[in-house]
Amino acid sequence: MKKSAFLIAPALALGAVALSTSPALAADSTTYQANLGAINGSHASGTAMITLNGNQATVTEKVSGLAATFSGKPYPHVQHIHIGARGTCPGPSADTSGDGVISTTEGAPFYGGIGATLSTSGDTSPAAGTDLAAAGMGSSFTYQRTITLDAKTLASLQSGTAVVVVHGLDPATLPAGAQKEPSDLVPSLPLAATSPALCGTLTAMPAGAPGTGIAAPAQQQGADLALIATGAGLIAAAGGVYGIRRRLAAKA
Ligand SMILES: [Cu+2]
Repeated sequence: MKKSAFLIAPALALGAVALSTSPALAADSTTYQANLGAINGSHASGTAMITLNGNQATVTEKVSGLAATFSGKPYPHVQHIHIGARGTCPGPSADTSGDGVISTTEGAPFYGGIGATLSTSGDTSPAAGTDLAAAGMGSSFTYQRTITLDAKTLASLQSGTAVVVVHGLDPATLPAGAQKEPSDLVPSLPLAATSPALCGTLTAMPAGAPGTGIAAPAQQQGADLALIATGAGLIAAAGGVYGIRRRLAAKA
């Protein structure tokens, strides 16, 4: 009986979390959200939201904690919607070269290739992917732009495999050997300049009835698992205390 009470409490808590994150939405658009997490020890963070009407995607993004300057100027952070792979962000095992840095290419099996460039002006196609002049600038910035998605990017977004990636690391944070490596994308630039710093999967926020909950992003699922594990720990601890009390009671 006591064990079932412990199992029910975390489940209720998780339900409350799911409910509280379901927004009210207009019927004719779909909203996607991503929590942007640090890659390559960037210590950066951010959020991205896309409101989709047909193939028109209004992107609203806020990032902070990125590398601030490069050669005395605001650091250009190229950023994209990556598509067509697993729709996940790479972990340390993605560093197949073993240089201590997950390059853009090494991360591709997870987040895929460039579907759209989140440029500040002009071209938003993959061709603009390394245009530093149209990149996000500096350690913190807010980005908002309505862009047209091509069919592949639209399909990837709708199937849950679109991933926002913000590039550009402070070279000083790379292992010494990797600081001397050229970029895998633009060999005239250092590896740090184009390697991923932030990553997050765009997840649809359903416009359904309250209680339908949401598909939690991977990081949230991790937190949920931690909660469940904590619950299991409490159960084990409670069982242990109960057992000790019984043994003491038997001695008395
Ligand atoms: Cu990218």
